[in-house]
Amino acid sequence: MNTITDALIELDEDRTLRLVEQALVQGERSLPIVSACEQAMRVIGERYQREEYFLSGLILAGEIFREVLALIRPGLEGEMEGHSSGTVLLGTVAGDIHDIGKNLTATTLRGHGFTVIDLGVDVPPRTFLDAAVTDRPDIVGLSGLITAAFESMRATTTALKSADELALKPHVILGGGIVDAELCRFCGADSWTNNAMEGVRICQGLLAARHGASAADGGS
Ligand code: B12
Repeated sequence: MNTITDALIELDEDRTLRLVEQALVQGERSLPIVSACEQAMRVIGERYQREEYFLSGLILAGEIFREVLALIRPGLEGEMEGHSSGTVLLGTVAGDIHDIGKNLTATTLRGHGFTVIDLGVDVPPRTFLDAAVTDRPDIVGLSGLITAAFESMRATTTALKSADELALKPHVILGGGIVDAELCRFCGADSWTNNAMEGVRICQGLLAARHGASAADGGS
């Protein structure tokens, strides 16, 4: 796995993809490969911040990760355990175009039986709200990786939580590398994570709580 991390950090596309293919042929599971790539992305981000890499490096890293995910996606969904049913509305908030983590989250949720409605990137609060009114999701997942996304996350959460059109307000979960408890409070969201698997567990817990509550109320 370290060699995959190193090859991606070096932005060596051919080597990264070759190593991933080899690992898959040798029977390696998909999840450790994803973790190896996530680790590389963290280092690449740090190098960008130190101005050792430029924007072109970030773009290439994003492309390589996307290609890796395309290689492993069939295996990834199969490796996931547990089953839940519920609908998650997902998107990257306005002003932000990062989508690798969001896409990985969508795959992970689907692998666990959730229905995911993916609104894409740079999604304005109004679009989230309109989709929530139409699709009545149990959960809305907001992805954001840059500081500029904070205000959009807040505006989107406020729009969802104060909408008269939504009798049952969806649970709002924030996700992304720089999301934390403080941001969650600032936005008025219900939960947060920077890990897709943890996100699934949060969504599963929520659904269980919701179904428990509606059963106690006599169902709905
Ligand atoms: C690749 C990359 C890009 C690519 C994105 C390609 C793509 N299609 O996504 C490109 C080149 C487009 C890009 C652009 C920019 N980027 Co950029 N980028 C990165 C980089 C290196 C990796 C991001 C990534 O994909 N990580 C891997 C994924 C898997 O991790 P993740 O997104 O955190 O997702 C995981 C969890 O957070 C969670 N998750 C994510 N979303 C959600 C949602 C829910 C609901 C749940 C439950 C979970 C969840 O699940 C995932 C799996 O566990 C990061 C560095 C970093 N450390 O994150 C910088 C980084 C995010 N970028 C940064 C910057 C500054 C930019 C630019 C502003 C650069 C510029 N000057 O133009 C632009 C922003 C443009 C915009 N308006 O959005 C900064 C942000 C700093 C900040 N605090 O604001 C970072 C941190 C780099 C740095 N250290 O400086 N970038």
